[in-house]
Amino acid sequence: MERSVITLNRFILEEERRYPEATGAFSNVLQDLTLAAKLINRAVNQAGLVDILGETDRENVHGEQVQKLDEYAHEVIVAAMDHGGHLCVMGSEEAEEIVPIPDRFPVGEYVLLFDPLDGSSNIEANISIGTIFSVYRRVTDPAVTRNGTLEDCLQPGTDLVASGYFLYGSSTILVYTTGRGVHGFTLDPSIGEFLLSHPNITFPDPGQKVYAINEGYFGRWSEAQRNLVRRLRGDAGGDDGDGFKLRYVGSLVADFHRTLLYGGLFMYPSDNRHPSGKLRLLYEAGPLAFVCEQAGGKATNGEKRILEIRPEELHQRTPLFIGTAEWVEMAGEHLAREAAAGA
Ligand code: AHM
Ligand code: MG
Repeated sequence: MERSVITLNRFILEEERRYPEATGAFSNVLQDLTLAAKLINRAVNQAGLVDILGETDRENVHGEQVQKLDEYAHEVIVAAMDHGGHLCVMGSEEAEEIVPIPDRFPVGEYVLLFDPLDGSSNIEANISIGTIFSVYRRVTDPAVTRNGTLEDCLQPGTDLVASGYFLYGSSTILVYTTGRGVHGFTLDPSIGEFLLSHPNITFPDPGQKVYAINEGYFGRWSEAQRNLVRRLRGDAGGDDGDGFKLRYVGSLVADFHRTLLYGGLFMYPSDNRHPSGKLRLLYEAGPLAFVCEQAGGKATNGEKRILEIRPEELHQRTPLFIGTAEWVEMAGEHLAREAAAGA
């Protein structure tokens, strides 16, 4: 039987034909990003070989410092993205300040924000990790400043042009949206191409009743948050929490990807050590919220839609409740009710 093989490039070209208003420049951004992801994927796959190849004390056989993989991933993405003429500025979880486009390269109309290797503390244990990215359109005037500025980076998720993630797991997958549905591509390592494997991803209906949260922080949460988890666990008996399973990888891209494919509710609330939660609005919560909503799910900070939060700082954190629309709504209603009751 003949099978239709759709590479990422073909998919992008066909989308451009269907939506002629798309400029094509964004396609180049995505293509450059996939090159970076392939390089990161290779490095991630070799992580376990470090000992065999004789690298000790963060120095390799050539006497060079062994780089942390998240720093390596940051540099690979910057190097793959800074010269194409499509971007005016970048922001990375691994860089304190915005990352400018060097003067020797042209600037373009897009802004790229990324978390180069999220969950990288898991790497030694072969647990899936990922790269998360967001693309915005430039809002500052290039006639005034050649390079994009912080203002270009501090845009709400409602203005996202595209977002997505690469998951380096048992296979490597790219999931992204440009606001016209969510599509997934799996890397075929034998040919080095991303092939369409998950067209038009939507949350399953009904989704699995799964909650994901770091329950080790139970004692640090508000009473309202504790009661929400007690309810999901079904502590009081009865039907309310019946059937919710707990799954928590501790690697956001992996936890989100499972939630997207199977359904469920992922939570990283605020706690007494993380008053605004831990996850970053611009590199983690925002891009995943866009994917989530495009797939029919919801994403809030417990009260408000993540995509409507106007960022004030590059590395701003936010609590995150994301997943199956019904469960995210249920969590929000529960927290609002308890807040009104003074819990
Ligand atoms: P990182 O950006 O330093 O890798 O931290 C983000 C990671 C997420 O992947 C994950 O959801 C979260 O931290 C887990 O945090 P915790 O260990 O507090 O549960
Ligand atoms: Mg991160």
